[in-house]
Amino acid sequence: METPTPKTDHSNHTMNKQNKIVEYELTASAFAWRIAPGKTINAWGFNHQLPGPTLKAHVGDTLVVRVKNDLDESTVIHWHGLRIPSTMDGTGVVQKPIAPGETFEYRFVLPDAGTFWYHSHANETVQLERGMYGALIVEDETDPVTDGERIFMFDDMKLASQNSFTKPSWFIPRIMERHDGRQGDTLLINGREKPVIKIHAGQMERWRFINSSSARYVNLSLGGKTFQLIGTDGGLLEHARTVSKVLLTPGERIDIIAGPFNEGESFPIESLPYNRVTFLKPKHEIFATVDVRERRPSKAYIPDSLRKIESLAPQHAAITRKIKFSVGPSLNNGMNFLINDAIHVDDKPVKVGELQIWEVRNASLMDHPFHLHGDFFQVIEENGKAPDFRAWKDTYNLTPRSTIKIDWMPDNRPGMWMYHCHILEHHEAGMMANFEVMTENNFNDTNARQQSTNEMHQHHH
Ligand SMILES: [Cu+2]
Repeated sequence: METPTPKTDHSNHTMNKQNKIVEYELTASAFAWRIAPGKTINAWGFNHQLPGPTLKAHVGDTLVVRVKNDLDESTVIHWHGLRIPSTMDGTGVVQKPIAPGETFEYRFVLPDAGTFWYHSHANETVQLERGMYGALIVEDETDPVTDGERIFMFDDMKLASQNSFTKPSWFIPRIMERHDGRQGDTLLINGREKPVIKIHAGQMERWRFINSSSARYVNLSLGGKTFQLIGTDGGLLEHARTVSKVLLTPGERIDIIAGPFNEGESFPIESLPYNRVTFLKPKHEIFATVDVRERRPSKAYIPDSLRKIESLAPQHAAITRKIKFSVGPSLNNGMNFLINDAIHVDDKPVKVGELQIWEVRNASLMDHPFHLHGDFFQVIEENGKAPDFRAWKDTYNLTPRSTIKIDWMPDNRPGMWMYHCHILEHHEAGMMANFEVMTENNFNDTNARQQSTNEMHQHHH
């Protein structure tokens, strides 16, 4: 993946820690993209690259991204995982979509270090599927020292003959795609089919994984080798955890330390079978091969303590909101994907500074990755049990018939936000809700208005 140099850099290079303005130009367009020798697709994406350019900045910097739309349809860019003002969140509720030929400037301060990504939030089931995404890396001085860093964006595409994208035209395939999410057999890592990755023996690298597919779950394994999990959606964990596999649902990110490996070794970056309970058969899939070359000395240093993650809520704190994910019948589409028994929901507002404790229940018989915009949460309970370790998350898998309890604190960024299932076809089919973060004054005014409306209704009945 190419990383272009930022266009302008207003930094004072003699002062390392001074915050900079980092600017990028992204142009969305259709272009031919070669995913493998002799295999070219008609992609949609940014700057004729798939994934789009990796945007890189330092925590505290101001990121300015001018997005020009050279597509034939409108688009809008969501900054997945960033705690930025609501007006910059890049959804249809906070922004007029960027029409063909128009340019929009996104501008915001980067408050957190970590592995994030940007992607289309308009006609997502088509635009994201075709490649409208890229990585956004925010660095910090406190990051562990490694021998190198790589970004791996997982994707899959459902291609017909001549490698074209098609929409299912028959009723049954259409229902299936709505039910399962669009999952294809063309597996991509950084826009390529089955690339070979070269790493030196003896070295420890930071690998950042992003699942940018529409619906595919990646049950990540490195040929069964152990690796150290050091970060999740919202940045570093408190301590590295030695694991041999991690489930990465659409939208989720993890950071790991890979290596040291031995010279001559070869192993796959693969997904072990995972049953997310759809019509699709769980399969073992290989995304890439890693070849270990000659040994090089290591300068890596992974401290015992990566950072501190404070818990937000006291134990057994009372639930402030209950959210139900479920599936129900639909006359026109076979089935609807529901939040609290409705589609495309307007949920109640939350107040700035008021701790949120949400119970999110999956009443359906399939998995759904729950995604909250604009803030990180901590999972404090899953099916009544506290998790093994604290982590900041913005996307979390809900297994069938499971209940999680999450907490998060709305800070002073009032405006419209949303939560939804990150299987794009489920989101489109209604499994989403908008809600407002309100300042205390607005919140009280709205509640007073609501109360008087309720009283009026009571008088009428
Ligand atoms: Cu879903």
